[in-house]
Amino acid sequence: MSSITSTLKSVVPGMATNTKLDDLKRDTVDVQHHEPGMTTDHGVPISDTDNWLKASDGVKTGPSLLEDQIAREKIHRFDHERIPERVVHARGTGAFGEFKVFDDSASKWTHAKVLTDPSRTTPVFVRFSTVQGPRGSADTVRDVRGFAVKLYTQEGNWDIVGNDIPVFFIQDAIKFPDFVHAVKPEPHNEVPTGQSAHNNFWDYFNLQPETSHMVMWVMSDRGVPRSYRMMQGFGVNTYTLTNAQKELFFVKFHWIPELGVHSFMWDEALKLAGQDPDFHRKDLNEAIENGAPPKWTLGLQIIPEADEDKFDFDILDATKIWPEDLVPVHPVGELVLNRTVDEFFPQTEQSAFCTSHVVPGIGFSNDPLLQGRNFSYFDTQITRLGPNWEELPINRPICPYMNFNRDGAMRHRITKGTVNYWPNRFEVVPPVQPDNGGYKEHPQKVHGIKQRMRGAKFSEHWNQAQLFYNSLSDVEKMHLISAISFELDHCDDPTVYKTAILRLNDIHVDLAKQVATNVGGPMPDKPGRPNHGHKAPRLSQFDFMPKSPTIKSRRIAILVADGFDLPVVEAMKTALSAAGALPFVIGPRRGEIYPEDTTFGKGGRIVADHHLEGQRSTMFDALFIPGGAESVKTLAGNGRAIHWVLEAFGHLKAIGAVGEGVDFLRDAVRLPGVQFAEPSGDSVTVDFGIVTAPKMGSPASFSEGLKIVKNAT
Ligand code: HDD
Repeated sequence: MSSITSTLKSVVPGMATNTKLDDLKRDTVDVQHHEPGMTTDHGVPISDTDNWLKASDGVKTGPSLLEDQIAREKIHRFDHERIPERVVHARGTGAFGEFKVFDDSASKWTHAKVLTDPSRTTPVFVRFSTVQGPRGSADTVRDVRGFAVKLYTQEGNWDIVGNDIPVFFIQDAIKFPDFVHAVKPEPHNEVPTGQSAHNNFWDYFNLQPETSHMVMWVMSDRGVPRSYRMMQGFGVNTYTLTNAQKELFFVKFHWIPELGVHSFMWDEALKLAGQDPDFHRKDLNEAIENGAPPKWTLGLQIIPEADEDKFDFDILDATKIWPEDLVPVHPVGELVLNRTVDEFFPQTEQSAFCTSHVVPGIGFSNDPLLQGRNFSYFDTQITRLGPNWEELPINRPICPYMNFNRDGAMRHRITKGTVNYWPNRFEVVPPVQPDNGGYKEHPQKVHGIKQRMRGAKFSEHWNQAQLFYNSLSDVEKMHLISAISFELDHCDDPTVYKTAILRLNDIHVDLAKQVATNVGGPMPDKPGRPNHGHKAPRLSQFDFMPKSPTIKSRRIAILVADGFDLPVVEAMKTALSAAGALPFVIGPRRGEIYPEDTTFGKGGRIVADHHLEGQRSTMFDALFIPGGAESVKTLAGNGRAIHWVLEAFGHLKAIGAVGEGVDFLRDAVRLPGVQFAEPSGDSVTVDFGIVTAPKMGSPASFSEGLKIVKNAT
């Protein structure tokens, strides 16, 4: 065996050709089965972790003794548990999964094996995040969502560090500190947390028109995703692909969710931020643990090198999309997240991504934002995790790796041998020739002289902000207007909100007028800039309805009180579970709730999962109210129960009822303007989110009618 291989073999375990997820289960200690029981970090078994060593006569105690090395270790470790949080994207959650390409169709653009070898299963780790808030902030705030994917490929780790929005606020990375300072809590009072609704953010928007397009996306329903599982992901920046014929292509990466794109109503998101700050985190884990692993299709947008200048925008400008009617998205593979993390800190918190982590066949364009990002990520990881952060299990490649990088704090790896440089007399660890897989940069052309400037086409900032706004449905436009009205209502500096109206008027005069009506400010009488009126596909969320709509993993609340109709509830729970939904029984108390005894005789019962004050309608996708005269009478007398239904109705959720449950909706809740469609036969209709089934009807057919209308939001 050559000295090189022996060197590699000695330091890196052999690697299966088809690395599966389990290969990532590293350094995991299972608390349940640790022998001999509790020890210090240096392995000494501990007999008592409840009492500090003291001087004592057995009755009175004297001082606690500094001698107690066990107590001191425990306190020292506790004092140093916190590491610097991420300077942005501090709040996040992650899961493991796998990526597989469908076929080798991408080989016309790249020789990257992770994108062209369908026999491979590549393990991945994905971390979703918000941007503005600190590590302990809420999930459901209005914000961009990070969508960072680490693919542990056999040629090294490839990180696609993306967001749920395809563009970005700025064009040149040098502006990132300014932008982040503007959106983060203000320097004089550290307000607000997890919000962009403040003077500085909107002042920056007013003064930097390049933010226009991205701000439209963040203020749209995209800013309040229902779930990490129901949002798109984008690499955003323009990368490059090189094929085996050494041809270069520009590429943008897309993650398209199997479940479609769904959002909260803003009122829902606001309430959930307080009622359940971990909603998205729990939603992701609950879906994986209940057999509904989220899936995305990886899509590639491709522009051949020769076509770089064929567009009226610069394809290297990160504030611009490549409209899909001009540059189609080619589906090439599937990502599935099917394993929750074992422990949050060592895995999710210590995970670290770099846009500069690409594998052979994938490279960088001259996108100025990407160029700057490539510098920043490695730098920030050193601050957060130290220079050897890539040795941490979550960040370590699963393929053989070896070089002459040495030492630095927390170095784990032991490298045997007498040389730590190249070239060396033993010729060990030589560079890998490109023909043998060594990374080779494409000989891309560069232009001009050293100067501080941006590309000529970078100076246009409104066409695509208008394109996005024009492409929204009316209901989405309505939500965007109320979102900006909420934001500017939190700006108390008239310069800020009045100037913002003028900026919005550069996008659409109706938008500006309606916001001005809500927040005050100059009422425009004509557009600030003509709106071109164009639209593009795949910008409205309605363009992302799932191919096969499903209620799988959706959370359905069944409201009951004593005297409910047990057969209907049992049938409904069975039908919902069979469809993969998650039914939860909600009652006036958590615990046994007793049915009406006329239909089932004494002894029937059901155990409520939660009580009406403990959980709220915002935590569920749909409600169902069964019959049972006594139950409905109790609910009708319970203000919280009525509020549950009214709130769900206001959030456009599917509300189902049978038997006396229909009377409850009609007579007690008195939902405004709702006509109860008398269902014909077994079919049911969904009207304004209200679903009625035949009295004492067949719940099975009813549950099929339980379609989620949240897409109407
Ligand atoms: Fe960034 C983290 C995504 C622009 C510098 N960024 C970070 C994360 C995501 C993104 C998802 C969290 C990764 C994780 O979960 O650990 N960032 C983006 C996208 C951008 C973007 C899609 C625009 C296309 N970022 C951007 C710029 C810079 C940075 C222009 C600097 C010039 N980003 C960072 C960072 C972070 C980071 C400061 C903070 C924590 C970290 O890197 O690991 O380096």
